[in-house]
Amino acid sequence: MRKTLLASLATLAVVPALAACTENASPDSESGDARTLAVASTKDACDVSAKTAPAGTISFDVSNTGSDVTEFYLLAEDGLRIVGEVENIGPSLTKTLTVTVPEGEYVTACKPGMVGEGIRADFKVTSSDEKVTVSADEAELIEQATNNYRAYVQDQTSQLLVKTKEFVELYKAGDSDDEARALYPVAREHWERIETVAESFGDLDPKMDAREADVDFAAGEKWTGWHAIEKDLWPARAEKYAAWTPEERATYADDLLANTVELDKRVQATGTGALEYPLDAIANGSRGLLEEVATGKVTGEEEFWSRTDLWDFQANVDGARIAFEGVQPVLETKNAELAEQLTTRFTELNELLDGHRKGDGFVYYDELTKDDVDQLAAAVNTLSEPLSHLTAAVVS
Ligand SMILES: [Cu+2]
Repeated sequence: MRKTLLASLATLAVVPALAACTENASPDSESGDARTLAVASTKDACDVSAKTAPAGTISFDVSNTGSDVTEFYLLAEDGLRIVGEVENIGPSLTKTLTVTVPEGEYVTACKPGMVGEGIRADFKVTSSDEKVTVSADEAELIEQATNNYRAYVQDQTSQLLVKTKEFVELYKAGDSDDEARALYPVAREHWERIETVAESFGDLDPKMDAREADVDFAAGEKWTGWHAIEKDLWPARAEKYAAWTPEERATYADDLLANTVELDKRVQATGTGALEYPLDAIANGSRGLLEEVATGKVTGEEEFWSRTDLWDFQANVDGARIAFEGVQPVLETKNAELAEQLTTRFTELNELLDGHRKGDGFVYYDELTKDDVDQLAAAVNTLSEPLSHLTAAVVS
């Protein structure tokens, strides 16, 4: 956590639905066109009529035959960046997502009940003669960037909530600490990916993500949240640490969950309570997330007890990259050279991180050599420099 506020993200505004790229499905959409696909979203399935489509403008007619409101997403290959989405598809309704998609690997997802990571499947877009370069005007690109970023943040808090529930159950159980320790950095990824937005809630961030060193105990401040529980689960580096009683565990766990519910509620709010994501805030968020890496993760300060800093590191970098990619179509029309430079440097930093992967996760921070840390810090700096020009370039 850091105690800065991303003021423009906290601005409240009425936000229109994803009008630009959705429309009501026409009843005769089964035209045999390879770019028109049918999606059947049920309680426990997400059947897409084909696993591939030729590059170009693709339509997904999403029918909800389940009993919960559903959503449909087309995600980039990383499963994080949202290419397009339709929300609020009520039972027995059909809505269409129309998106212009270049050749590549993608992921489709239905989210019945609108929670969690959804029912996902791989999807491939093959090469075609169709022109897929962005031709939309700037206003449309900006609206799309805003809508996709909002959907991405909502997707992350919704997954954070599901995993936090699971985590606090394991932690409260008292006999599942190994499982709780394994889930800890995985659940936190969803927080770290959107950390600049989470921090914009100045009341929630200190309660949820404060490190012990940031707490003013002398002034009567209480230490709660992820890192307090982290210390209880990994007391090895603590001196004379008295483990919490089951009652204390329950208190801290319930508090973390209640704050996560509140965070998710604010992020999912619509109408007058909806968060606004102007282009400059998205671009500044990208830079802010990389600063988080430089100040807390590369130094091994964030996860002092668990040593799981590299999970946070990767999640912050993911978040920075998604925000950059969100504004990339606008940037390409204004400074294609900067767009290319940023793409390259994100790739280089990710390759370096890949070198420290172990199993589904990463090595612990104390397994890194001084050389490893220096290399990572250098790659972060190399990316920071061009990233500091992003906001000015996109709003110019
Ligand atoms: Cu943090």
